[in-house]
Amino acid sequence: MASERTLILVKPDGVQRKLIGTIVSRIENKGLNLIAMKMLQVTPELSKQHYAEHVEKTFYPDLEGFIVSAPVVAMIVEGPEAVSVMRTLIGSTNGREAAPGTIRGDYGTSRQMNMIHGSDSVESANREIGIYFKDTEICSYDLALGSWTCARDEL
Ligand code: IDP
Ligand code: MG
Repeated sequence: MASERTLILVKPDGVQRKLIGTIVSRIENKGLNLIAMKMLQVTPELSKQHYAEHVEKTFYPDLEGFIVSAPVVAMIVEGPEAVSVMRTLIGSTNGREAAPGTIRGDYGTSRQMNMIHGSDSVESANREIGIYFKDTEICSYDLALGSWTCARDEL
């Protein structure tokens, strides 16, 4: 199992609803490692870069209006299969369909205001990490309790 990095955002609705701590706790409790974190204001230009695959879709203007409407918290999360582990923890796009126990399933009912973004593949993660973070902002470190969170052959 490869260690991966994934780009996570607490979206504007998550910041406004004071869910930053809850979402960070869910990630930490799962055992994944936070290796970068900052609050920032997404601009229309940044939104178009991030959501390049959606720019031509009918919902894009609403999505851009939403993502620039308040600050976001951007994070890089690292760990074994971090991309798919985070997508499972996050749940389906539409909060009304997301399974209970997932972040979107537990805290929301919206398709657009779904609190959290997580990269959908390793390739997307690398692209998105490059959009939000400089190399000097990434702090990879050894966890003192690392050997108690995953067996050696799983890392
Ligand atoms: P994902 O965040 O689960 O990967 P995507 O399909 O990549 O979902 O869509 C990106 C974001 O765009 C969603 O998280 C949601 O905020 C918004 N979105 C997706 N589909 C719709 C839609 O049909 N109407 C409005 N907003 C949407
Ligand atoms: Mg997506």
